[in-house]
Amino acid sequence: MPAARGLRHRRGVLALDERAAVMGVLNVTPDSFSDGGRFADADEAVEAALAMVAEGADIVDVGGESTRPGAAPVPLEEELRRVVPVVRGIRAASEVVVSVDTSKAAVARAAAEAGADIVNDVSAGTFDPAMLDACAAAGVGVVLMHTPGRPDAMDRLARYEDVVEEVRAFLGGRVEAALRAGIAADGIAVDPGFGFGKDPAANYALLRGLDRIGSLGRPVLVGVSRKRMIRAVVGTEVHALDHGTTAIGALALAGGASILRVHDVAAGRACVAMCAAALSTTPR
Ligand code: HH2
Repeated sequence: MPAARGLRHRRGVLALDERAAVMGVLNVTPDSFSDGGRFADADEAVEAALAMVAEGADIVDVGGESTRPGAAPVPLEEELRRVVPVVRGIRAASEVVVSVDTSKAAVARAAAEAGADIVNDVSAGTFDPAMLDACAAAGVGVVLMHTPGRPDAMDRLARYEDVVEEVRAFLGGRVEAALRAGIAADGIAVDPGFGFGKDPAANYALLRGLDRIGSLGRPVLVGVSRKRMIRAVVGTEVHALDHGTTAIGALALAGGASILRVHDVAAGRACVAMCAAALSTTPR
């Protein structure tokens, strides 16, 4: 069996490596799926980020706009107000890789100035036509995720004949666009976008077909943490959600995923360690 692939992460670089990486989710939003409204101010959010680093996060992903199905868009000024001080605070206190979960070029630019290394765009640069150029100019890496549309429309837009091939083709096109914009090849990761305009059957087809997404030759990020596809099976209690997340994370790593985006960093770290031990080609 192949070893789980990971990434090497310097500013703007997401290169394949032997060890998978854990990305901790830091939502600085009042209305996210499972952890909205946790922080009274930027200092509290920075403390939570540092706690994730202590638990073994390789990347902290700061998001100021919920992408929950049906979520309301956040005005630019408000997103900047939520995100930039937190990115700056983490950068001042830690060398952890910081990513910013945004679809707005202006937020990407400001976050990069504040010290972010990666832009995690759930629209792969399709919501804001200036996004990929902004990332190239700032020298940050990008995570390109598949979604069939904006949160208020994505469930309505989702119609697939062959979800794995359609998502693969979309991501392949977005990798090409990122390269054309001048983003370095080793600064690009891809993500099939679990739960974004996908029903359970589509989500599980993508999980089983992850090697096809990996055949694009870029690190694959998987974000299933506490999502509807987990809730539907194990219920809504937070520990059950995190156990379900770990189970799917292990399958994703066996399928070649390089980055797990999780709320529970300690569980994500254990999942990566167990999979590295189980999937390693090195005889012991
Ligand atoms: N999922 C969410 C947000 N950002 N980014 C990537 N690359 N992949 C994902 O699967 C992904 C993502 C949604 O999850 P969450 O952050 O828990 O909720 P919300 O968007 O409501 O803040």
